Amino acid sequence: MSPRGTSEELRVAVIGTGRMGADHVRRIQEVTSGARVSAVVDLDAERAKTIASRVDGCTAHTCLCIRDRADVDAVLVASPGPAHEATLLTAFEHGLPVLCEKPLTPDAASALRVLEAECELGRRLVQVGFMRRYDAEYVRLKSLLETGQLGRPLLLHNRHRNVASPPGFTSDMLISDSVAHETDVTRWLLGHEIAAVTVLRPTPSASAPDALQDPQFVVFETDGGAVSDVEIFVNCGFGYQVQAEVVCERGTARIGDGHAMVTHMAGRWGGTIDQDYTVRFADAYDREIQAWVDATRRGEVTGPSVWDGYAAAAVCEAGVRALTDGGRVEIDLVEKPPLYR
Ligand code: ISE
Repeated sequence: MSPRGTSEELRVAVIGTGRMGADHVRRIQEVTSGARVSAVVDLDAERAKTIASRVDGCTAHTCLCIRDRADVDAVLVASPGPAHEATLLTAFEHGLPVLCEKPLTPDAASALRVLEAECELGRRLVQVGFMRRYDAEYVRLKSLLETGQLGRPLLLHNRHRNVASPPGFTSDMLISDSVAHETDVTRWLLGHEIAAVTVLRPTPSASAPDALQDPQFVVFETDGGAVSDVEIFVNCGFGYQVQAEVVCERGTARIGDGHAMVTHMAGRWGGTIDQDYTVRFADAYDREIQAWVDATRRGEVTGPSVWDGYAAAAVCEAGVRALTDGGRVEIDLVEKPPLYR
């Protein structure tokens, strides 16, 4: 049943039709069942019109005029992070369920305002788009850890490599835009909060654009006594690679080696490496959006919460401070509200 009490398709407004938003519009139309895109919103009127023209009955808008629309049951937010707070608060006013791409908001103070607003409503409306929680390999790793067979997790090693950074990508964004994923993966896999962060700055790669501190090496200390490290390298040149290895008391488990198909040819063996996150995590995105649509039609909200988005924002903010000022920066979260326990 849709939130409006019919078993009809969920009518979704997609806010932001850049790379991720456009991909989600395609996904909802071609892959997801039980939903359709009824409206798209983008400051770029031409882009909104182009995307809307690909979908029967979809209207294009340049502002959040969804507020009084009768043809919107839920909102998918894929606009730039600084615009999220206003969109989320508007969705709350209208009781609309939201899938909000990461980051929830760009800093801890704005994330906390969203958290307080949702707590005031007294019910969850938001699923945050940490899609790695829907990736088959991460899900298997999490299930294995939960069996307890390997004992307590002690260390988590993460590698996060992109082929090339987009124009305008700054050193801070390696943390706030890229390592944001590992803040969530660390908290989710280990079931700990991140208590402190340190960022080391190796000599930048000659392939990195001017003044970009790339790569970086980030170390998280958790409140459960584990250490999680992240190599973030956004101009590695050769492929999109995300790997994780958990070291536990009685064994280790590793994902992301990308061994889907191995070829033997001309005296060598090997395989291909995905070039982009929309390809590497395509299945995860498909599962994430389907899970959101299914839960929303049941009148439920599941998946990563505003608390997870707030914790990630606080860790990234501390990470950027550690990158800029050097040293170890502690993270001070507010007490977790009952809504998220
Ligand atoms: C991008 O925004 C993402 O979310 C990708 O998953 C990540 O690999 C990339 O570094 C970010 O810029």
